[in-house]
Amino acid sequence: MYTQGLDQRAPEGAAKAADDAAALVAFQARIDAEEKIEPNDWMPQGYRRTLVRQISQHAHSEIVGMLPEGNWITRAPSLRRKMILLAKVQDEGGHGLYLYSAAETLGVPRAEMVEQLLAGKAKYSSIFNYPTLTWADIGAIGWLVDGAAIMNQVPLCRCSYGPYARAMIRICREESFHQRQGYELMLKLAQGTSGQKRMAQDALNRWWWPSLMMFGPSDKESIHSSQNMAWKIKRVSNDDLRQKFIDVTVPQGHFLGLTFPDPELRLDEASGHWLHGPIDWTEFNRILAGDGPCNRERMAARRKAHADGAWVREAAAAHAAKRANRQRAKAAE
Ligand code: FAQ
Repeated sequence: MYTQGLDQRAPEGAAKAADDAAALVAFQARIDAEEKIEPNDWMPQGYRRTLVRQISQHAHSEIVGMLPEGNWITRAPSLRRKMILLAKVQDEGGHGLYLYSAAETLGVPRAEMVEQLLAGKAKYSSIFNYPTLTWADIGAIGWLVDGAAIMNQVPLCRCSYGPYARAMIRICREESFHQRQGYELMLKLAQGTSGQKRMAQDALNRWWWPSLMMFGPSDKESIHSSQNMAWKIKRVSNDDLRQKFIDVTVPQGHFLGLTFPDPELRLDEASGHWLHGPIDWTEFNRILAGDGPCNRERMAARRKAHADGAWVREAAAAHAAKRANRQRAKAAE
């Protein structure tokens, strides 16, 4: 939907102008004036590159993110829960598609982005490399993972790049439904039998720290933050978003009667913030390097799905070619 009329020719002139100081100043002035940058507008090569990087990683995260929850669709405890989970997993697939479309407006075909994911060259969110061991994990993912995703993504609705910002508006609305269904599921478990409450607590214990890692490395370790904030791609820093998430989520957990797996968690009366203990960045880095609990399993599942779907892509391409031929023949009559 975004690519109609898009000029995708190799921007020879644009490449020459890439480092042109006057063009950079004019570009930054547009950003500072809160103008949206659109696909055919001139943009620095670095702006294009970082957007392709972030949007494609985001798209991959949505698609790989279907796997941990998808595992539970056939095991949902009731028809209502099954319908909710099916709809949610389907939404994540849709988010991936909007995001690939937004990234394509920057001149990179979706097939190339998918190829990079399958070759292990592209990243996706660390969070999807953890297993979903019990039904309570489905509640914890909705509450915590979608909760963290919304916290990170609401500011992206104001991203300077138009197609990404517009895709994020719809995505955030859907993520907000996902977060609520997750919290409602946790509430039911927390108010249920002692076994159900134990399951909810166990899920919180396992998903809390990985959810905090979703916001990325600390501000002082973040490579892209300062430039991306100057370009108004990112509006709020990794640490500030993480803190906002903690401040909102801790009271929700206490309302459920659950405890957080952080002995150092405490409310700082002066600032009103919940202070937390140290995050295990060694675990985060190990996952980014491909060595998390489920990295291999997730990539194997994606590669298999891609190979299994080859005939669908071939059939669609053959159908499109036939249709184009018919239209050409008709036009020539
Ligand atoms: N996992 O310099 P920074 C969802 C990488 S969607 C893996 O701080 P930046 C919906 C980062 O890419 C979840 N890698 O980078 C859902 C960079 O590596 P690179 C995904 C991470 O871009 C719910 C390096 O570390 N959301 O959950 C992570 O300024 C339920 C240095 O980091 C998005 O993608 C990580 N957690 O900030 C679906 C939102 N953190 O590229 C299914 C859009 C950092 O140089 C079920 N993305 N890295 O090789 C963003 O907002 C940003 O890209 C950040 C990272 C905040 C993720």
